[in-house]
Amino acid sequence: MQGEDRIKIAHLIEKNPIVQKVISNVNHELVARRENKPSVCKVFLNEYTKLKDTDEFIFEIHKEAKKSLPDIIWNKVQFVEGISSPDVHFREKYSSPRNIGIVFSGGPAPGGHNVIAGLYDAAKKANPENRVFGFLLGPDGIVENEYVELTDIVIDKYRNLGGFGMIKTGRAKIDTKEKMRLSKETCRKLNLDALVIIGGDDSNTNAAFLAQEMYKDDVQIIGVPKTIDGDIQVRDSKGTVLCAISFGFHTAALSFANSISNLCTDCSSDIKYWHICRVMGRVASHLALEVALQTHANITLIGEDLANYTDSRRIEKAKKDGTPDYTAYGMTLRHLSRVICDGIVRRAAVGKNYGVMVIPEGILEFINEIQVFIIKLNTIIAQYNSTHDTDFHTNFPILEDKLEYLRRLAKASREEGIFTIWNTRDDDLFNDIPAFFQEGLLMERDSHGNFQFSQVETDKVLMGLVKDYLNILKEKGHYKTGISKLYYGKTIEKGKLNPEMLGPVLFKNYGDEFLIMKETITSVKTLKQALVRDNIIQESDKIPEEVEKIFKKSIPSFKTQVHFYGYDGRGNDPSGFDCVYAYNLGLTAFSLLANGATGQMAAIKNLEKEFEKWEPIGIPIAPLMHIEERKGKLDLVLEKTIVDVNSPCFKIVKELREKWLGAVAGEDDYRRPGPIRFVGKCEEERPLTFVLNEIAKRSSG
Ligand code: FBP
Repeated sequence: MQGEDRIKIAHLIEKNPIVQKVISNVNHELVARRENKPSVCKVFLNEYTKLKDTDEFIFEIHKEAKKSLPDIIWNKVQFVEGISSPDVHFREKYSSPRNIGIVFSGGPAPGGHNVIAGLYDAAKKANPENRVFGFLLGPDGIVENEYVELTDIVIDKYRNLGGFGMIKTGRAKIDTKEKMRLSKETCRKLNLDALVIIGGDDSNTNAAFLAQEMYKDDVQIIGVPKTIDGDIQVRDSKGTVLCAISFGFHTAALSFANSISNLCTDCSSDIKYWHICRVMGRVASHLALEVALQTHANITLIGEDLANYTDSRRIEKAKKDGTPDYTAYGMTLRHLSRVICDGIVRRAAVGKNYGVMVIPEGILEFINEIQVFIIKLNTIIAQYNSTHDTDFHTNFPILEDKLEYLRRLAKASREEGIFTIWNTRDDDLFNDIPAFFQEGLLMERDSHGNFQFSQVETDKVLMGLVKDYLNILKEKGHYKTGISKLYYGKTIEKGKLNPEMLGPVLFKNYGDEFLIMKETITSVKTLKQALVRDNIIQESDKIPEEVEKIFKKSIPSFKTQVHFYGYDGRGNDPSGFDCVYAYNLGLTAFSLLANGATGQMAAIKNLEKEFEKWEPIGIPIAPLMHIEERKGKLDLVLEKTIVDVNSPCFKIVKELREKWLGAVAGEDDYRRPGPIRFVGKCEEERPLTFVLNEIAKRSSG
């Protein structure tokens, strides 16, 4: 841009109010969000709240948890109750000036800012002298004493907004004595009374250990259930739901569902693609299940369902042979690819060479052979790291080096008779998988020892197998595009041929609405052979143009577009549900700490019911812990909740699978959830998975 032109543009930008409004980063939606005041649960309308311990809910406590967390293991579930006219002593205690720290831990989840806003508002209401410090960049901020003091200006800027931008987040774990010492020092320096940790299963595990460690220092630790994965759900040992879902799940699921439903619209308009949608959810398939309900995509895989699979044919055979066949339990990658192909082939048979498939990113965790690799490699890497000065990934930076190390392990087990977890069979199987997938499986684990599924192109692994098998089916003549009988008739008549005479020669189901070419007709050559054999043409004749056209139309093509839904949904501004839920979690966290609780997780009971029935509670974290393999050793961690294949909601999805596959003539059953709503009523205002489970519970009495 040259001189005068540039000046004119600069003038427009600086002086023209309409231009300024258009290019401003503060738009109407942003202002409306910031100004919106989330509804608060009835108890919070009181000036003060107290806690009521209850013995109503019982947990099965792991003996390791008893040993490691003795001071918080007997905590009880606590109801937050309103109290309007407390005595002076209570009032003084409740309102005594406090320094409170707050930190985000793990991946972002929509609603996080509202947890902070809720805590901040409650703290300032209790005593304007209360101070809230936000630790920067996750738990590292505690260890390194990096923080900002939160003020009205900061809080107001982020109300009802997505992301964790206010103080950022990180995945560090406070897992060494030194980090613990530094964290305590930070608490001491800031004179902290309480620390609120907003995080997932691993971060709440961290919260429990910190609570134990700081118990005698009188620093209270409160956890808040966050993760889009939806795998922090709490039930007591009788199955009573105490926390139906973590905040952030609803928004992320709706955001994915909105985009995926747009793909349903696209693929049924320009009917040429299968859209393959990998959706986040490190292990559990809750997000995929919710997306299935929201969109009715043609195929949705649910990891937990695959793990549950049993091959009845193999079991029967094993029974007859009198030897157990362990391979009959759980699904293999190959088998899964066959199941997917079946759906693709059946849709093609009714002319639908398109569709939408949803694959949860953690699906590999539920495939036997891959799970074995993950566990073995976790152990190998952990063992290597514990016996060497530099770590596995630094010593073996490229794939070939890592493979060479595995080869050496296999050789040692073969030739030297040394027991290693990696034998020749493992090595052979591992060498059969594509390099990008090997690389994925060998990738560095996160700080909590979790396998990083988001980094593995699961869809690519599966689609590679699917494409190979579809080619085999095509060669065998089992995979064909169905031709509409109407179209066939019109086309053949245009060539002055008799469709009724030709039909039985070409198709195996002449008379049906969609015609499938005979399996023996797989090429122009075999087409001609069929026509000659039935005396439609002579050997020396050319195949009539219209017949060849029909033949070409019967050859299917499987064209894919691959999408990954994860970070986008995680960064979405929160839905109305998550705004209100997260804000009330913040208020609950304050009630817990103002009443002296520690080692508790703020939660809202009855989340699956209408808002008026929501009940803020504190759930003891320690009793929720169990033992899990992490970095090759057994660790005490908060138990993740995976999809319950016996839940009404999963059963409903299973029942409707065939309908949503849409392998019949006519329109698909796609559903459009629409974009995320911030205010107003709609069917999608809370997770549909909840709604269905709740209705089923009510209707069964
Ligand atoms: P949290 O459990 O920490 O909330 O994170 C969940 C998640 O979004 C998963 O769905 C995903 O697998 C993972 O984080 C991605 O991690 P990263 O942000 O490190 O790529």
